[in-house]
Amino acid sequence: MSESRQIDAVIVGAGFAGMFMLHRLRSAGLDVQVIEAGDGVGGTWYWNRYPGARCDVESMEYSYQFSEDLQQHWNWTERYAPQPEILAYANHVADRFDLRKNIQFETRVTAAHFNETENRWLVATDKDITLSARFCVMATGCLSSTNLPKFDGLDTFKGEWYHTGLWPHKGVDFTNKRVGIVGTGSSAIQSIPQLAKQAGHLTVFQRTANFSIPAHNRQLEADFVVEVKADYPAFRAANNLEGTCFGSRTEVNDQSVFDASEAELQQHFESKWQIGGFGFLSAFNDLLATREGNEFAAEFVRQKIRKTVKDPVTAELLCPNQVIGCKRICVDIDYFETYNRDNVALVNVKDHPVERVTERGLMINGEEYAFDCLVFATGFDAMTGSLARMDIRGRDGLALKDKWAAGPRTYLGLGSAGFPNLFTISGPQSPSVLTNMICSIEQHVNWVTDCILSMNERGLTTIEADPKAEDAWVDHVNEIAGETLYPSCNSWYLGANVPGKPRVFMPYVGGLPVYAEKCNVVAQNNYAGFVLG
Ligand code: N01
Repeated sequence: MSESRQIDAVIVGAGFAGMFMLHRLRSAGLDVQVIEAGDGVGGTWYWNRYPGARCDVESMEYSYQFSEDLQQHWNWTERYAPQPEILAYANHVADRFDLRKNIQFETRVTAAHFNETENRWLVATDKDITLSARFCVMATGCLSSTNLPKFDGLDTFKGEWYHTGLWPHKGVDFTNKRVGIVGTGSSAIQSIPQLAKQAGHLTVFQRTANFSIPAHNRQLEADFVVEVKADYPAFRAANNLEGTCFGSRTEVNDQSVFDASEAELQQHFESKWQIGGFGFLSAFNDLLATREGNEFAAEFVRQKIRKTVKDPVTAELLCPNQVIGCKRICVDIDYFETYNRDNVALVNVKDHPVERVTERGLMINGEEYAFDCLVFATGFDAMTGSLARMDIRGRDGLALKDKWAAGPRTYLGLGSAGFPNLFTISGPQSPSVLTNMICSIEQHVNWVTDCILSMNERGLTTIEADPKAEDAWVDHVNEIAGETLYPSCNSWYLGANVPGKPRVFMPYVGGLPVYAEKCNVVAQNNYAGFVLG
């Protein structure tokens, strides 16, 4: 193995978090190296190339705001940007800010060990590259480790199979093929209408029906773009503070669902349905507070499904019975309509799960379903998966995955006690996936940069979460999640989609502005809750 190159900071991942982290630290004069497994930038948008992939946050909002020139220059074409356009944007950012020269592509970090004598992170990769860095920044993404259930016999399948999160870059031609897709989360709900248009026949295997709201996607109106660009910062500020504080435009009707008349219920739900997208749950201000209140919204969506899907048996199977919003709401283009096609069938695998994969297809309840292609839209080992797959060791050789065996433990989602100078961008127990991710990424990257620069100015060597502050933060995150309906169903927010993963609610539900203010106060108070050395 070659000798470790000495640098100031190593950043793992070249998605939106890693790219901006590189830009900020390098602009501040640090010697920085990014390590990226893929052969290009873009993270999520590099890997998730399945048909129909697009962002469920509106395009004018889902972009960096650190550069006015960048946000003025870039032109989105649709209300919800398709994956190729977002990847093109990521590449444009990499070129514009000359980021590639500090990114090592096609290289995977395998281990990061903290050397307590030198106060440095020793980072090993699957190539002949090792690094020694004062700071290690994990920009590994929240949804980047795919979850492929251990289906017996998969290796015997004679057809082709794909996971939506690791889609072949050359694309897949499903023309006239018999295709089976497992899963009905966001990835499946986006890809099913596209697969159905191409395939000879498509069979959807559904374990849990999901709530989905129409995207009403369209070309962006020129007037709207001009209006936003006339004062982009004001648009950003309003998105961050309005509504549910998720860094995204949502006008909340400030009324309890229990105070609404039958006519008002219909009116507000219908109006949000017509607008489309995530904002549906802002029809009233307490839809995630009680099951009774939530049920009004859930039943409204079920009625829409029953009206859309012509076959009543299929329609009923597609009606979800969990709380609406406890799993991330899906945003679709013609998802439910697709079940009216002659070449699409729905199979319920809740009571009779996939038993095994055969040479020809899937065996379920003693019946074999034969396919040319199988698509697994089975999601991700979210939020902690990518961190757990690396051998990360802090003080006394403690492995992060052992420390987190019963669930992640962090202070502010930014760092974990016993792991000095290790930062996690959009880490567990920060708002991350409950917000417009790019807003949360920018907030974390700016905080970490300011922290590192402040340490350098003061000649400090290490920063590390105080175990007491960490315990209090973990309690706080759990307590406020417990006041909502979020933990009430088996979602990836809870790790419940991965067999054996501890059931712990991982994102911070308090909203981005509240959270960012807490981070600012910590910084202003000499990084209170962190131990500086
Ligand atoms: O994954 P999921 P996803 N047998 O975990 C099923 C983001 N995203 O990739 O619900 C049968 O939501 C599983 O069933 P169940 C977005 O944040 C964003 O779709 O566990 N089925 C479920 O139906 C999203 O929330 C965009 O019962 C099995 C599905 O597989 C997140 O990524 C686009 C199974 C997995 O759904 C994850 O979405 C796409 C088994 N053994 C995704 N195991 C944007 O627009 C799992 N399933 C930005």
